[in-house]
Amino acid sequence: MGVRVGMSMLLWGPRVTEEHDAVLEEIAEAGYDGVEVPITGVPGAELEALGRRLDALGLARTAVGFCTEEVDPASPDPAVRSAAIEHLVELARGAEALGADLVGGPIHSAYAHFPDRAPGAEDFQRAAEVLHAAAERAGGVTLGVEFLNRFEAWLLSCTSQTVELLDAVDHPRVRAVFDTHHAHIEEDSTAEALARMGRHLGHLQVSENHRGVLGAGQVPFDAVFDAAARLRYDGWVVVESFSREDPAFGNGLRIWRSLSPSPMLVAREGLQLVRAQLARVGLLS
Ligand SMILES: [Mn+2]
Repeated sequence: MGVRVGMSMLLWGPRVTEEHDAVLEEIAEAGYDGVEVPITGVPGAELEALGRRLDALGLARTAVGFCTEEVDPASPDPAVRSAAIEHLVELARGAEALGADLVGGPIHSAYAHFPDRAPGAEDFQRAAEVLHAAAERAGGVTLGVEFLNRFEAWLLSCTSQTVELLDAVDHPRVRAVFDTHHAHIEEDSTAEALARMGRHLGHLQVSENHRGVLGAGQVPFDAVFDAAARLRYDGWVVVESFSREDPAFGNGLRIWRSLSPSPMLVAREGLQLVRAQLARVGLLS
């Protein structure tokens, strides 16, 4: 298939509606292969309708979702873990409705929920069992497990933990999502951490340390794309950035200042950087 380049719609807020149709059109015209769509809590019919609008624009798509305390795969409470399995299956159904074959994100544990202790072997085991059970019912949809930085995730905040979890899950449709923003905070080396994801790598999100314009910050994109090429990566490369376009969403993600004059500028400059990098390392299809 070859690498495809996507733009995360999270830059415009937590939900894609008809108000974003003009933005989607601009993204397609800019030359993106597809978009990444937040689907947590969005009804299937709405996702199907969005899928049809994306079809008309020639945009492929991936999905992004998350877990909360009520549906926490790492919870010690068996009832919560059962609910987590149902939630993950629902995310897979949502991805299917949208026409996506991957839903990624912090689906290993509750987003920004921090028990006052370090995670242990039993927490990883619980999350692994939930992810495996959900993947068995996820149809053709791949579940993408994304480690986040320590301020946003408790269970998983680096490549080593992600590899440990995915080894325990041991399911072909549970893969790793690697986001350069989180790795830049947590790892000794962002590129080496990407390389160590190895066969588990299923999805790549490129994002700056400050979440703004790619190439303007501290993420070492030359080394990152060299590592992706050595892995012969052939999945999606999704440009991820955040803004205060939706003020409540910006508050939740602690985006307190403008990172770019406009979201479309971030999208255009991101595509330019990613394409140049893919061409440089020979990954452009
Ligand atoms: Mn991400």
